Order: sequence, then C-alpha cells, then structure tokens
Amino acid sequence: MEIVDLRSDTVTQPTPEMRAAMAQAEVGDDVYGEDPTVNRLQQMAAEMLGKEAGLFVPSGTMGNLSAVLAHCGRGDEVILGHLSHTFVYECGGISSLGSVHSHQIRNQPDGTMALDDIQEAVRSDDEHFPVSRLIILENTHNRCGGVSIDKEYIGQVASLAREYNLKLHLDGARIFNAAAALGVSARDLAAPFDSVTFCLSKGLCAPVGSILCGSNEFIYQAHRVRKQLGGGMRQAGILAAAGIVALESMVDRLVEDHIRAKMLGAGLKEIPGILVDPGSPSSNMIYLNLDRDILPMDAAQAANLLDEAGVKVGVTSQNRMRLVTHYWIGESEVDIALNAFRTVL
Ligand code: TLP
Repeated sequence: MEIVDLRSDTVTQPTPEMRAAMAQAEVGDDVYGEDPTVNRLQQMAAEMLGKEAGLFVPSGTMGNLSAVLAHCGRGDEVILGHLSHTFVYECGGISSLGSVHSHQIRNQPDGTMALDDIQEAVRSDDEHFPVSRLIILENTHNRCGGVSIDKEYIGQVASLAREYNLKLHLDGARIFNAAAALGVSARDLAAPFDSVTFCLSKGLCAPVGSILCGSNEFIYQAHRVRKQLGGGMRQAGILAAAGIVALESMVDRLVEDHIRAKMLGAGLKEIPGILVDPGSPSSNMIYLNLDRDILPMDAAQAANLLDEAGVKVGVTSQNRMRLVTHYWIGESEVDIALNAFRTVL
C-alpha cells in the first residue's frame, strides 16, 4: 500500500540528486571553518536572503534559539505571538536555556500581531521590568494556517522596532513558501529583519538543517552560541551538499505544492463534516475542523482510520487536523487522500 504522508513537509525524503551530491561532497572540519561545502551553502543562503553572512545549524529550533541568545542577554524580553512556533513548539528553550523572558501577544488569524499590542508590550525604562530587546515574526505562519505575511505589515513592525531600538528576528522556516505565495522574493521579505532562520529540511526536501542569516557581527555571536548549544558540527558538508541542491533546485517548485494544497482543500470542502478554514490553503498547509454535529469521531480517531487506509495527517487539537503538501505529494497522492477521507468519514 502506498503511504501518503501529509503530516508535515518535514517528512520529505532527500531526492536522488541530493543523495548523489551528499556522496560526493567535499568536506572538512567545520568547527575549524574548513568545510568548503558548508561554507558554500552559508554564502549562497546569505546571498539569497540579502544578508552578510549565514550559519548552518542542525534545526530550525536551534536557529531560532541561537538568534534569540545572540540578540538577548539574561532577563531580556522577547515579544512574540502566542501561536508562534518559538513560543508553542520549541520546548520553552528561550526561557529554560537562555534565561530570556517571553512576552506573548495574541496572534491575529492572519498571523500578524496588532501593532498597538506590540507597542503596548514594549517596556518602559523601569527597574521593575525586564528590558525589551527583540520582536519575532513568523512567515509563513504555521499555527495560523500557513498564511503569508506581506511586506507592508513587516515594514510597519520594522519601523516600530527601530523606534524603540529593538531587534527584529524572522522565523522564516518556510520563507520561500511565503515568497512564492505572495509573488515576491525571499530577499525582499527578509530585508527589514536583523536576522532570519529558514529551513532546508521542510518543503525544500533536504534531510537536515536550517540556516540563520544576519550581519557579520550577528553571525559571529550566533556562531559562539551554536557551539555552546552543542551544534558545532564536523564534516557537515555531507549535509550541506543536500542543502545546496535544495537551494538550487527546490525553491522555484514550491508553487506546485501550493497548487496541490488547493486541489486537496477544494476536494475536502466537498466532504460533509469537514470544515476547511476560510481562505485556506494559502500556501502548502490545510487546517480543518471536524464538525461533530455530523461526524461521530474526533480528529485522533479519524486520523487512526485514515492511517489504516494509508493516509497520515496531523492532529493539532481534539477536532482539528493539519495536512501539508510537499515534493512527494503529486496529483495521484491527492486523489488517494481524498478517497480515503471520503471512505473513512
Ligand atoms: N515545525 C514542525 C513542528 O515542529 C510543528 C512542523 O511539522 O511544522 N519554525 C516553524 C515555523 C516551524 O514550523 C518549525 C517546524 C520550526 C521552526 C522548527 O524546525 P525544526 O523542526 O527543524 O527544529
């Protein structure tokens, strides 16, 4: 039975071209800065995002944590959305490992935080308060449905950050999906940020790794933090080689994943009892609720039945699911998934 795995774009396997590049990669000890393939990947990534430098890190989580620790000191405060990946899904690392305080603001359904709320969250100079240091945005915004955040809003937050002398970080795990959805370049979306993390191991299909980009000075600091966190890797060129293929050949095809997500979403909307979020999908993610007035099962039960039919989906709460399209989901996989939903529900 063919398995159709829609749980995440993190499940993507490296392509044959990536495996070949990995086998042939020229490597060195990256802790000495001597891995030519890592160096090339970092330089490519920085150029693509219009930043001075890049740092190869093992995961998006380590990229975000390294950024926060490079920008903030002990007891400083980060302003971020209550549905942001850094707040929800990174084990509280910024607080537990970094002693950085988090100030969560309600995310709007479109993934933004209201500018007034951000402004109100900035601390005044008072000895009772932590020091506000950093704002984090996320693009595309995962928990808000994979929505893309446009340049205009980013520009407004960047002006606020400048006004209050705060740094601005982007969790751009899927920045290339955002760029594809908005029809702009990732470079443009990244421009107002002091630092950006993006992932090679999601829709871009590389097996491991993310890149943190920023100024030379920032990356110098982040490099030290990465070492502290145990993220200094040795012959990492084996992994970076796949990342280079990802940047060269997987970015322009992300629109195909968005088209497949639209096909899948349109089919799901026709099935009684499935409530696809309004406006969804806008990139490669579909979030949906099960209408319990119509269906006799919750999301976990439905996911189990779908699993038995060879279709894997993500369960995000009692009646809610996430489906993510990626390189390994073609039209026939969309058909298989829709048939399974129709049969099971
Ligand atoms: N997201 C994963 C899960 O952790 C939820 C997924 O399946 O979507 N930022 C964003 C916006 C992410 O969605 C993720 C991964 C990360 C950071 C962390 O990346 P990794 O998994 O490489 O640490």
